[in-house]
Amino acid sequence: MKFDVLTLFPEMFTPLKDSIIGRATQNNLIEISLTNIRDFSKDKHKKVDDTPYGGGAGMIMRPDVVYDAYESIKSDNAKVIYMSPKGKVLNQSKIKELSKESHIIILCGHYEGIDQRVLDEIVDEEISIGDYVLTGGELPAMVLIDTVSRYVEGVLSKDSVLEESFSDGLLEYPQYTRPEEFRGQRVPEVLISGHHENIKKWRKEKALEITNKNRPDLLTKK
Ligand code: 4FN
Repeated sequence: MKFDVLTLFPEMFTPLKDSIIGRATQNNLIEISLTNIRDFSKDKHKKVDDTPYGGGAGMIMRPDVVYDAYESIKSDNAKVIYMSPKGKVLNQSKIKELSKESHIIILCGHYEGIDQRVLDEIVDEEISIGDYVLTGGELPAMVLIDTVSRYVEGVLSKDSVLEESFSDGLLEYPQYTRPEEFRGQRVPEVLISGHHENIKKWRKEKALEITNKNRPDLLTKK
C-alpha cells in the first residue's frame, strides 16, 4: 500500500518513521511518500496562498500550486482523499474499506483551506477525524495512515487481529499485569483463578459496563 501525502509541512510526519508504521515501511508492506506543496510554487518568494475572493480573514491555498503538486505524483488507480472538517467522520468500517486500496493520495489543508476548484478537480472523498478546530490536515493524515496501515496484510500480529475481532466494537475490559497487589489494590480474583469461562464472562460484563457508561452510542450502532 502506497500513501502519497501532499502537505506544506512534510517534517510533521517524521514520527511515523518510528514504531509499528516505521517497521511496516522497512518491511516494504507500506510506503509513505511526502510531497512539499511549496516546491511547486512558481513565485520567487515561494508563496502558496492568497487572500479570499469576496473578502474575509486569513489566506487560501492557491489551486494551481496544489494541482501541480498533485500532477507530480498522480496515478490512474489512486484514491485522492482530502482531510477536511467538511468530510464524513472516519470510522472503523471506512478504515477497513480504505485498506483494500493500493494507492492513497492524501491532501492536507492549512490556513483557511484550499481553493474549491482544485478540490472539485482532484478529490474523490473528504474525510474528517472529528469535531474540533485544527491548524492543519497533517495530524488527521497521520491518523488515517496509522489506522489504515494496521489492516494491511502483515503489519499486525495474528494475536492483535484476533483480539480485535473478539472485542467486537465495544470498549475494552480493564487489563492487569504484575504485581498482584499495587498500593493496596489487588488484581480481580477471577483473573487469577484460571477459570477461563468465568474470565470470559467477567471481561464481557466489564466491556459492556464501560461502553454503556461512556459511549452508549457504540451499543446502538450495527
Ligand atoms: N481543519 C470546524 C468548523 C470549521 C473549521 C474547522 C477547522 C485546518 C485548513 C481546515 C479539522 C477537524 C478535523 C481535517 C473546524 C480536519 C480539520 C479534521 C482541518 C486548516 C482548513 C482546518 C465544526 C469541525 C469544529 C481548519 C468544526 N479532519 N478548520 O478546523 O483540516 O481532517
